[in-house]
Amino acid sequence: MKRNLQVCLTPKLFNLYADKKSIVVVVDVLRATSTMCIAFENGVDRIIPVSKVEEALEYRSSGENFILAAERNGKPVKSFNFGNSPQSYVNMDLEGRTVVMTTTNGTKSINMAKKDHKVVIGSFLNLQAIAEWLISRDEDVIIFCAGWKDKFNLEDTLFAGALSELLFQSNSYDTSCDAAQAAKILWDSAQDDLFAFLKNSSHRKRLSNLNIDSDIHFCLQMNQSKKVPILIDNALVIKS
Ligand code: 3SL
Repeated sequence: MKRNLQVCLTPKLFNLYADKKSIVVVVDVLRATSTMCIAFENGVDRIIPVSKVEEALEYRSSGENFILAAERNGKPVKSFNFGNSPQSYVNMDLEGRTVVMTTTNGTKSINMAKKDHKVVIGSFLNLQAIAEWLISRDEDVIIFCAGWKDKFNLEDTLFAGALSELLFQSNSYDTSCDAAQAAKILWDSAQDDLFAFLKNSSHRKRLSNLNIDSDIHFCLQMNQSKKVPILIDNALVIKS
């Protein structure tokens, strides 16, 4: 029997898709889940995603040498080691380190999904890897777009379309989910030039105002990582 594939376009809709059995792929292309993928690529051992800035700060007083990363409304939060730029993790000596991370939408979505589901992290940077990992398991899948403050966004939906395409090509998945079909149609029309397609997108405009266009280019690269971050005991890790 084929596995079921669904796409949830915003956190506001998640309770309509939650079925307590599917694997949930959380995606926040710009930039949280891309940043997580690249942090692991640069030696990070664990990422603890927390929903609130205050929760992240509690880790500081614990005595352990955590890296604290926080972003709100696209901007780094004062007094944290990192904001949410994937490029800040590149060429850093992060071997074995644990990052405690909170972001506006990405970490919130992870924490929503983890209550009843196995959670893995997707981005264009690990697209092929996550597709192969899912195909190797006989489980239903929900691709959960983190969006922006509970609203739909284009970039996460494009990723949902790209991943859906790879899963359908495997012949192991079926869907009666219109959001999955819409995401695929959007991906078909955008895939030749994602950056141009996102020209008028709300988050590209938001990030452009912060002068971080290079982060957008960075996050739209395909298959730079073969790692699949999976949430185990409240921390994202890479299982071999
Ligand atoms: O909302 C999030 O989780 C972030 O990825 C948003 S931003 O790209 O850092 O602005």
